[in-house]
Amino acid sequence: MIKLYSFGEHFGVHDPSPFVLKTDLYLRMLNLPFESIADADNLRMAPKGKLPFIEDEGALIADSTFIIAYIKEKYGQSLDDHLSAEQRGISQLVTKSLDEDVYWCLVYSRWMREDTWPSVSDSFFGNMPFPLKQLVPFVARKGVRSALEKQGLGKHSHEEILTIAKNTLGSLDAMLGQKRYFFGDKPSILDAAAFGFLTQLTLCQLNNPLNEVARSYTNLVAFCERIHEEYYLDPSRQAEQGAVEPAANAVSS
Ligand SMILES: N[C@@H](CCC(=O)N[C@@H](CS)C(=O)NCC(=O)O)C(=O)O
Repeated sequence: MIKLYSFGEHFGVHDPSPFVLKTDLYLRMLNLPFESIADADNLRMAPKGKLPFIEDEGALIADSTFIIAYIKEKYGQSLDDHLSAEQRGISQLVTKSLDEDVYWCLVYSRWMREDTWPSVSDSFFGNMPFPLKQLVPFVARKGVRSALEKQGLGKHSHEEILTIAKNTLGSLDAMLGQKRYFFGDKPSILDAAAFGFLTQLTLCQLNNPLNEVARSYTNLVAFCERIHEEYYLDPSRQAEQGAVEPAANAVSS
Protein backbone atom coordinates (compact mmCIF):
# COMPACT_ATOMS: atom_id res chain seq x y z
CA MET A 1 0.00 0.00 0.00
CA ILE A 2 1.16 3.55 -0.75
CA LYS A 3 2.49 5.40 2.30
CA LEU A 4 1.93 9.17 2.39
CA TYR A 5 4.39 11.00 4.63
CA SER A 6 2.74 14.05 6.18
CA PHE A 7 2.87 16.40 9.20
CA GLY A 8 -0.45 15.48 10.84
CA GLU A 9 -3.33 17.56 12.10
CA HIS A 10 -2.82 21.16 13.23
CA PHE A 11 -5.31 24.00 13.85
CA GLY A 12 -8.21 21.59 13.23
CA VAL A 13 -7.01 20.94 9.66
CA HIS A 14 -6.10 17.42 8.52
CA ASP A 15 -2.62 18.65 7.59
CA PRO A 16 -1.13 22.18 7.84
CA SER A 17 0.75 21.77 4.54
CA PRO A 18 -1.37 22.69 1.50
CA PHE A 19 0.80 20.37 -0.59
CA VAL A 20 0.25 17.42 1.73
CA LEU A 21 -3.48 18.11 1.93
CA LYS A 22 -3.71 18.35 -1.86
CA THR A 23 -1.96 14.97 -2.24
CA ASP A 24 -4.00 13.34 0.52
CA LEU A 25 -7.27 14.50 -1.07
CA TYR A 26 -6.06 13.49 -4.52
CA LEU A 27 -5.53 9.90 -3.36
CA ARG A 28 -8.93 9.94 -1.65
CA MET A 29 -10.64 11.29 -4.76
CA LEU A 30 -9.09 8.48 -6.80
CA ASN A 31 -10.18 5.99 -4.16
CA LEU A 32 -6.63 4.64 -3.94
CA PRO A 33 -5.90 2.99 -0.58
CA PHE A 34 -3.00 4.58 1.26
CA GLU A 35 -1.51 4.77 4.71
CA SER A 36 -0.92 8.21 6.18
CA ILE A 37 2.29 8.48 8.21
CA ALA A 38 1.90 11.71 10.17
CA ASP A 39 5.02 13.01 11.91
CA ALA A 40 7.05 16.21 11.41
CA ASP A 41 10.17 14.05 11.85
CA ASN A 42 9.35 12.69 8.37
CA LEU A 43 11.22 15.77 7.13
CA ARG A 44 14.47 14.09 8.17
CA MET A 45 13.98 11.31 5.60
CA ALA A 46 12.27 13.45 2.95
CA PRO A 47 14.19 13.05 -0.34
CA LYS A 48 13.91 16.80 -1.07
CA GLY A 49 13.73 18.01 2.53
CA LYS A 50 10.02 18.81 2.20
CA LEU A 51 6.69 17.07 2.65
CA PRO A 52 4.80 15.41 1.12
CA PHE A 53 6.55 12.37 -0.24
CA ILE A 54 5.21 8.89 -0.82
CA GLU A 55 6.71 5.44 -0.59
CA ASP A 56 5.40 2.84 -2.98
CA GLU A 57 6.94 -0.62 -3.37
CA GLY A 58 10.33 0.69 -2.31
CA ALA A 59 10.25 3.84 -4.46
CA LEU A 60 10.28 7.28 -2.80
CA ILE A 61 8.57 10.06 -4.75
CA ALA A 62 8.74 13.64 -3.47
CA ASP A 63 6.69 16.73 -4.39
CA SER A 64 2.93 16.78 -4.89
CA THR A 65 3.24 17.39 -8.64
CA PHE A 66 5.56 14.44 -9.19
CA ILE A 67 3.47 12.22 -6.92
CA ILE A 68 0.40 12.93 -9.08
CA ALA A 69 2.40 12.21 -12.25
CA TYR A 70 3.72 8.97 -10.72
CA ILE A 71 0.19 7.80 -9.82
CA LYS A 72 -0.89 8.34 -13.42
CA GLU A 73 2.13 6.52 -14.79
CA LYS A 74 2.08 3.60 -12.35
CA TYR A 75 -1.66 3.10 -11.76
CA GLY A 76 -3.03 4.66 -14.94
CA GLN A 77 -5.28 6.85 -12.82
CA SER A 78 -5.83 10.58 -13.07
CA LEU A 79 -8.59 12.98 -12.11
CA ASP A 80 -8.08 15.04 -15.26
CA ASP A 81 -9.03 12.55 -17.99
CA HIS A 82 -12.38 14.28 -18.56
CA LEU A 83 -10.79 17.73 -19.05
CA SER A 84 -10.12 19.38 -22.41
CA ALA A 85 -6.58 20.52 -23.30
CA GLU A 86 -7.65 24.09 -22.56
CA GLN A 87 -9.01 23.15 -19.13
CA ARG A 88 -5.81 21.27 -18.32
CA GLY A 89 -3.81 24.33 -19.25
CA ILE A 90 -5.96 26.52 -17.00
CA SER A 91 -5.65 23.98 -14.20
CA GLN A 92 -1.86 23.94 -14.52
CA LEU A 93 -1.59 27.73 -14.40
CA VAL A 94 -4.07 28.21 -11.55
CA THR A 95 -2.27 25.52 -9.53
CA LYS A 96 0.98 27.44 -10.05
CA SER A 97 -0.74 30.59 -8.80
CA LEU A 98 -1.73 28.71 -5.63
CA ASP A 99 1.80 27.32 -5.22
CA GLU A 100 3.64 30.57 -5.82
CA ASP A 101 1.21 33.24 -4.65
CA VAL A 102 -1.33 31.96 -2.09
CA TYR A 103 1.34 29.76 -0.51
CA TRP A 104 3.53 32.71 0.47
CA CYS A 105 0.53 34.72 1.73
CA LEU A 106 -0.30 31.71 3.92
CA VAL A 107 3.27 31.44 5.18
CA TYR A 108 3.25 35.15 5.99
CA SER A 109 -0.06 34.93 7.84
CA ARG A 110 1.06 31.98 9.95
CA TRP A 111 4.63 32.91 10.72
CA MET A 112 4.75 36.71 10.72
CA ARG A 113 1.43 37.83 12.19
CA GLU A 114 1.78 38.56 15.91
CA ASP A 115 -1.94 37.89 16.47
CA THR A 116 -1.75 34.20 15.55
CA TRP A 117 1.98 33.40 15.89
CA PRO A 118 1.67 32.23 19.54
CA SER A 119 -0.97 29.64 18.51
CA VAL A 120 1.08 28.57 15.48
CA SER A 121 4.27 28.27 17.51
CA ASP A 122 2.51 26.32 20.22
CA SER A 123 0.92 23.94 17.72
CA PHE A 124 4.17 23.27 15.83
CA PHE A 125 6.70 23.35 18.66
CA GLY A 126 4.75 23.18 21.95
CA ASN A 127 5.55 19.48 22.49
CA MET A 128 9.30 20.11 22.54
CA PRO A 129 11.13 20.09 25.87
CA PHE A 130 12.40 23.36 27.36
CA PRO A 131 14.53 25.19 26.15
CA LEU A 132 13.99 23.77 22.63
CA LYS A 133 10.37 24.90 22.56
CA GLN A 134 11.60 28.50 22.82
CA LEU A 135 14.76 28.25 20.78
CA VAL A 136 13.52 26.23 17.80
CA PRO A 137 10.52 28.48 16.94
CA PHE A 138 12.74 31.56 17.25
CA VAL A 139 15.32 30.17 14.82
CA ALA A 140 12.69 28.70 12.49
CA ARG A 141 10.79 32.01 12.38
CA LYS A 142 13.97 33.85 11.51
CA GLY A 143 14.51 31.44 8.61
CA VAL A 144 10.95 31.92 7.36
CA ARG A 145 11.29 35.73 7.58
CA SER A 146 14.43 35.51 5.47
CA ALA A 147 12.73 33.19 2.94
CA LEU A 148 9.79 35.64 2.64
CA GLU A 149 12.20 38.52 2.05
CA LYS A 150 14.11 36.60 -0.60
CA GLN A 151 10.94 35.43 -2.33
CA GLY A 152 9.77 39.04 -2.37
CA LEU A 153 6.41 38.86 -0.60
CA GLY A 154 8.09 39.80 2.67
CA LYS A 155 8.95 43.20 1.17
CA HIS A 156 5.27 44.18 0.97
CA SER A 157 3.15 45.88 3.61
CA HIS A 158 0.43 43.94 5.40
CA GLU A 159 -2.26 45.68 3.30
CA GLU A 160 -0.44 44.89 0.07
CA ILE A 161 -0.19 41.22 1.02
CA LEU A 162 -3.92 41.14 1.71
CA THR A 163 -4.54 42.72 -1.70
CA ILE A 164 -2.43 40.04 -3.39
CA ALA A 165 -4.41 37.34 -1.57
CA LYS A 166 -7.74 38.98 -2.40
CA ASN A 167 -6.86 39.11 -6.11
CA THR A 168 -6.28 35.36 -6.26
CA LEU A 169 -9.13 34.38 -3.93
CA GLY A 170 -11.55 36.61 -5.87
CA SER A 171 -10.44 34.99 -9.14
CA LEU A 172 -10.95 31.50 -7.70
CA ASP A 173 -14.36 32.52 -6.40
CA ALA A 174 -15.38 33.77 -9.85
CA MET A 175 -13.99 30.66 -11.55
CA LEU A 176 -15.87 28.29 -9.28
CA GLY A 177 -19.15 30.22 -9.53
CA GLN A 178 -22.10 28.00 -8.70
CA LYS A 179 -20.40 24.80 -9.92
CA ARG A 180 -19.76 21.90 -7.54
CA TYR A 181 -16.16 21.56 -8.74
CA PHE A 182 -13.98 23.94 -10.74
CA PHE A 183 -14.70 22.19 -14.03
CA GLY A 184 -18.26 21.03 -13.39
CA ASP A 185 -19.71 18.00 -11.64
CA LYS A 186 -16.56 15.86 -11.49
CA PRO A 187 -13.47 16.56 -9.37
CA SER A 188 -10.12 17.26 -11.00
CA ILE A 189 -6.56 17.92 -9.82
CA LEU A 190 -7.41 21.60 -9.49
CA ASP A 191 -10.10 20.81 -6.90
CA ALA A 192 -7.59 18.85 -4.83
CA ALA A 193 -5.08 21.71 -5.08
CA ALA A 194 -7.65 24.42 -4.33
CA PHE A 195 -8.97 22.50 -1.32
CA GLY A 196 -5.40 21.94 -0.07
CA PHE A 197 -4.80 25.68 0.01
CA LEU A 198 -8.21 27.18 0.73
CA THR A 199 -8.92 24.92 3.70
CA GLN A 200 -5.80 26.27 5.42
CA LEU A 201 -7.43 29.70 5.35
CA THR A 202 -11.14 28.97 5.68
CA LEU A 203 -11.67 25.90 7.89
CA CYS A 204 -8.61 26.23 10.12
CA GLN A 205 -8.97 27.44 13.70
CA LEU A 206 -6.67 30.45 13.28
CA ASN A 207 -8.19 33.93 13.13
CA ASN A 208 -6.13 36.65 11.50
CA PRO A 209 -6.94 39.15 8.74
CA LEU A 210 -6.05 36.71 5.95
CA ASN A 211 -8.40 34.09 7.40
CA GLU A 212 -11.12 36.73 7.63
CA VAL A 213 -10.61 37.78 4.01
CA ALA A 214 -10.74 34.13 2.85
CA ARG A 215 -13.90 33.45 4.85
CA SER A 216 -15.62 36.40 3.22
CA TYR A 217 -15.71 34.29 0.01
CA THR A 218 -18.63 32.18 1.17
CA ASN A 219 -18.66 30.27 -2.10
CA LEU A 220 -15.09 29.07 -1.48
CA VAL A 221 -15.90 28.24 2.16
CA ALA A 222 -18.87 26.14 1.02
CA PHE A 223 -16.59 24.37 -1.51
CA CYS A 224 -14.15 23.44 1.29
CA GLU A 225 -16.95 22.34 3.61
CA ARG A 226 -18.53 20.12 0.94
CA ILE A 227 -15.25 18.38 0.19
CA HIS A 228 -14.30 18.08 3.86
CA GLU A 229 -17.63 16.47 4.63
CA GLU A 230 -17.50 14.08 1.70
CA TYR A 231 -13.88 12.98 1.90
CA TYR A 232 -12.89 13.45 5.55
CA LEU A 233 -16.05 12.94 7.60
CA ASP A 234 -17.98 10.26 5.74
CA PRO A 235 -17.15 6.99 7.59
CA SER A 236 -18.37 4.75 4.74
CA ARG A 237 -15.86 6.34 2.36
CA GLN A 238 -12.99 5.98 4.86
CA ALA A 239 -13.69 2.29 5.39
CA GLU A 240 -14.09 1.63 1.66
CA GLN A 241 -10.87 3.41 0.85
CA GLY A 242 -8.86 1.78 3.64
CA ALA A 243 -6.96 4.93 4.53
CA VAL A 244 -5.15 4.44 7.84
CA GLU A 245 -4.84 7.43 10.14
CA PRO A 246 -2.35 6.92 12.96
CA ALA A 247 -2.45 9.41 15.84
CA ALA A 248 -0.84 12.68 14.79
CA ASN A 249 2.43 13.21 16.61
CA ALA A 250 3.83 16.05 14.57
CA VAL A 251 5.67 18.81 16.37
CA SER A 252 6.61 21.17 13.58
CA SER A 253 6.36 21.96 9.88
N1 LIG B 1 6.69 21.83 -4.41
C1 LIG B 1 6.46 21.04 -3.21
C2 LIG B 1 6.35 21.97 -2.02
C3 LIG B 1 6.39 21.21 -0.69
C4 LIG B 1 6.60 22.17 0.49
O1 LIG B 1 6.94 23.34 0.32
N2 LIG B 1 6.41 21.64 1.71
C5 LIG B 1 6.63 22.42 2.91
C6 LIG B 1 5.39 22.42 3.79
S1 LIG B 1 4.09 23.34 3.09
C7 LIG B 1 7.74 21.79 3.74
O2 LIG B 1 7.87 20.60 3.80
N3 LIG B 1 8.54 22.63 4.41
C8 LIG B 1 9.52 22.16 5.34
C9 LIG B 1 10.82 22.85 5.18
O3 LIG B 1 11.03 23.56 4.17
O4 LIG B 1 11.64 22.65 6.09
C10 LIG B 1 5.21 20.17 -3.41
O5 LIG B 1 4.39 20.47 -4.30
O6 LIG B 1 5.09 19.14 -2.73
